[in-house]
Amino acid sequence: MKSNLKSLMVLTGMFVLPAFIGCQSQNEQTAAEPTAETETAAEPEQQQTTGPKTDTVVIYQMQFQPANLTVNKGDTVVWINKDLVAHNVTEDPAGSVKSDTLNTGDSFKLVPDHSFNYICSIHPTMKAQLTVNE
Ligand SMILES: [Cu+2]
Repeated sequence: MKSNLKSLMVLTGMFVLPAFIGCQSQNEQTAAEPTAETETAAEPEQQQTTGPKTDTVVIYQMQFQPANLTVNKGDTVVWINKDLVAHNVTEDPAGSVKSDTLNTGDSFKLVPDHSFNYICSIHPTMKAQLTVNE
């Protein structure tokens, strides 16, 4: 009786397990396809967005990256300091744009209404340019 039960379990296992694996791999294939389609579909959607967007300037290794950024009017620009030392964003020659001191990890957000050149007034050799398309 005991051995019968054991062989039944083994038989069941042999039958169920391959069926389960077969079913699972089928599920994975079925699941993978829509995911890939969703990702592909999401990209053009983002590119087609015509509303205001957010551009990022990373401050790193004593540089504004990118040093030349062009945005559309209404867009938001965020400067993020990922450098080891403090920086700022200062319109040059002096104008309306002047951030607080940005320590590592700090950011400065602006919806620029005009094009301007800017520097880090702590390190005036750091120069960059922001162009706003009307
Ligand atoms: Cu600086």
